[in-house]
Amino acid sequence: MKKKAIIFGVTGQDGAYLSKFLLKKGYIVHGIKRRASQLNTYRIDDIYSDPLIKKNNFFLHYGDVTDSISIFSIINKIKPNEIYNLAAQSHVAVSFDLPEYTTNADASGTLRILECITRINKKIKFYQAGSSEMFGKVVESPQTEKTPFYPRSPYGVAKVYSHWITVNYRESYKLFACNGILFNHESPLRGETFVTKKVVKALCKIKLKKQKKLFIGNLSAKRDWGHAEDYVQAMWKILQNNKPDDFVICTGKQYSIKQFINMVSKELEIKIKWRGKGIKEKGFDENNNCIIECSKKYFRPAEVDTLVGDASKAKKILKWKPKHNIQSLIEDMISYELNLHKNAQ
Ligand code: NAP
Ligand code: F7E
Repeated sequence: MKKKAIIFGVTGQDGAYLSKFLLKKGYIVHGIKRRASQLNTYRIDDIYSDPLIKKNNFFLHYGDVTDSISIFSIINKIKPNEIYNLAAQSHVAVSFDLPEYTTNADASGTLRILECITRINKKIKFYQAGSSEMFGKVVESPQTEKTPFYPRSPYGVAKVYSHWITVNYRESYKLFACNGILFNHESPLRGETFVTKKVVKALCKIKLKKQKKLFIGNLSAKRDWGHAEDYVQAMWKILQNNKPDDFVICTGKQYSIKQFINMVSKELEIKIKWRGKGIKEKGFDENNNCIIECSKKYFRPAEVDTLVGDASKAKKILKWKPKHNIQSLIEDMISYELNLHKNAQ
């Protein structure tokens, strides 16, 4: 019998990579998408045209993690072996503007799914998409599964609730419920308002003379960036472990936003000279045109200055080994972006 998986958040970056990964493993995948006024499935549309994937293994259903009835009906109808909860209002800056909605989706949404599992079938395995944002104002570096949380945004706080409610349902009802504590992971399919995608997109357009300037926020924040393709494999491995547990998934290397911009520029053969300090820092090209400028608009009320993880536990227990590094991530993102422009000509 083929395994059945439900993915909440199937239309997002990770949902798209995880769907393809599970289909290749022979799963029947049921993705949950929200109703939207425009088509929102562009990241997964290619699944239907992939000759290697049988059409009757991939299904989409309307649902929303803020709506208990839809969650219950879908889980009760499909009776899956595994549920991956990737659904979230996932933008940290936006969570300051939409704190109540973010809490409803990112915290209570997890509780709703867990509660449905306990009522329908306690054997359904559950993966919760936890985040390094839970470490926030870090109390130690690198961060591990034992590092205390200190979230710095409504998003981070909501994810901390989801982490602990997952642990609580595991301990209370013996659910196979697990938390992945994933550090930033990016890809060509990353949402366009996250910093890596925004930088790659803008610098490619600047290179092609289709854009003049990139407006950016805090250049000195540091992140541990991996590739989404490697991280969805870790999600699956977490649910195949012999016991339910929580795992940090990261690369163990950190770079500042400015370093990331420099690496992308180097790959695109754009020479940037930096002048000024703090919010007045600017990047100039070889012709002395200002191509990068900071804007207050992109700063957050509370910032997470530095994140870097230690994935020793996942490497040892799950034998998880990422294929990508920062250079191959950047190359993948740039090549996707340049191809888009080539095909648009
Ligand atoms: P993403 O691209 O923003 O995707 C989020 C998904 O959740 C989308 O499919 C979105 O639907 C869906 N969604 C949002 N609100 C929903 C609701 N109320 N009901 C049902 N679905 C809803 O995020 P991602 O980068 O793939 O991340 C996946 C998960 O991992 C998220 O929970 C995120 O918080 C977490 N995470 C991400 C990272 C990272 O670096 N990428 C790191 C740690 C944790 P629409 O397409 O309709 O918007
Ligand atoms: O910001 C700084 C910003 O929005 C990274 C989500 O997937 O990863 C993601 O959250 C850093 C921050 O990601 C801009 O201030 C500077 O310090 O790409 P980001 P994030 O906030 O780390 C975690 C692990 C998740 O769980 C989240 O779901 O970059 N930054 N200038 C900027 N950020 C943005 N977005 N835009 C700028 O112009």
